[in-house]
Amino acid sequence: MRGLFITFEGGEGAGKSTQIRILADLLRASGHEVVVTREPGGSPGAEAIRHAVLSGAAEPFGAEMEAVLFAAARADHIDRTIRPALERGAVVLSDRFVDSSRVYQGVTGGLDRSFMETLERATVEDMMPDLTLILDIDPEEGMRRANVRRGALQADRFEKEGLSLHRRRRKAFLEIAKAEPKRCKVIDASRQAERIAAEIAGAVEAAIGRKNLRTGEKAG
Ligand code: T5A
Repeated sequence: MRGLFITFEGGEGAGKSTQIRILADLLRASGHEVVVTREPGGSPGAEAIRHAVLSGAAEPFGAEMEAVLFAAARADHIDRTIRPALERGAVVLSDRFVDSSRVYQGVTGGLDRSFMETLERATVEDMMPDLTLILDIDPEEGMRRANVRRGALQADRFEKEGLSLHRRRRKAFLEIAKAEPKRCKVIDASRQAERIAAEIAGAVEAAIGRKNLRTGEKAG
C-alpha cells in the first residue's frame, strides 16, 4: 500500500474527532490527499449497520452478534473506503477501528479471545494501521465532555454504560499499546487540544518519514 493508515482510539469523549479535524487540515495544507472516516461506518453499508448497533437495536441478540455486525461493517469499510484510498497514496484517518472491537466487544463484552481473533483475521487481513493513536483520558472527564457535546440528544448504546466499564476499557486500550508499541502511541488527552495536536503532528510526521510518503501521489 502506498498510503498511510492512521487510527484514533480511546474512550468516549477523548477528543478523537477534534484531533482528526486538526490533523486533516494540517496534512491537506502540506499537500496530502486525506480521507477522514469513522467506525462503525465509513461506507454506505457500514453506516446502515452503525444505526443498528449504536441505537441498541442489536443488543438483544447478544455480544457475539454485535461483534459480528461490527466486523461486517468493518469489512465493507475496508473494501469500499480504506483500501482504495491507500492504493491512491492517501492518508486515511479513521475515528476508531479494530482496537475498539478488541476492547468493547472482546474485553468488556466478555467474548472469547479466539472468537475475536478469528473475526479479526477474517475482516482485517493485511489492513492493520501503520499508526494507532490512543487518546487516553480519565473516563469521568471523557464522559463529561461527551455529555456537553451531546446536549439534549440521547446517549448511545455504549455511552450510557457505567463508569467502571469505561475504566476497564481505558485499561484495555493501554494494554494494547503496551503489547504493540511499534504501532501504538498513547497520547495524554487531558491537555488542551492545541498541545495534543502538536504531539500528534510530531508522531504523524515521523510515520510519514518511515513510510517515505510523498505529497500529491495519485493513482497513475
Ligand atoms: N464501538 C465502535 C464498539 O463497541 N466496537 C467497535 O468495533 C467500534 C468501531 C461509537 C461507539 O461504538 C463503539 C464505541 C463507541 O461507544 P461514536 O458516536 O462514533 O461511537 O463516538 P466515539 O467514537 O465514542 O467518539 P465521541 O464522539 O464520544 O468522542 P470523541 O470523538 O473522542 O471526542 P470529540 O472530539 O467529539 O470531543 C468531545 C467533546 O469534547 C470537546 C469537544 O469540543 C467536544 O465537545 N473536546 C475537548 N474539551 C477540552 N479539552 C480538549 N482537549 C478537548 N478535545 C475535545
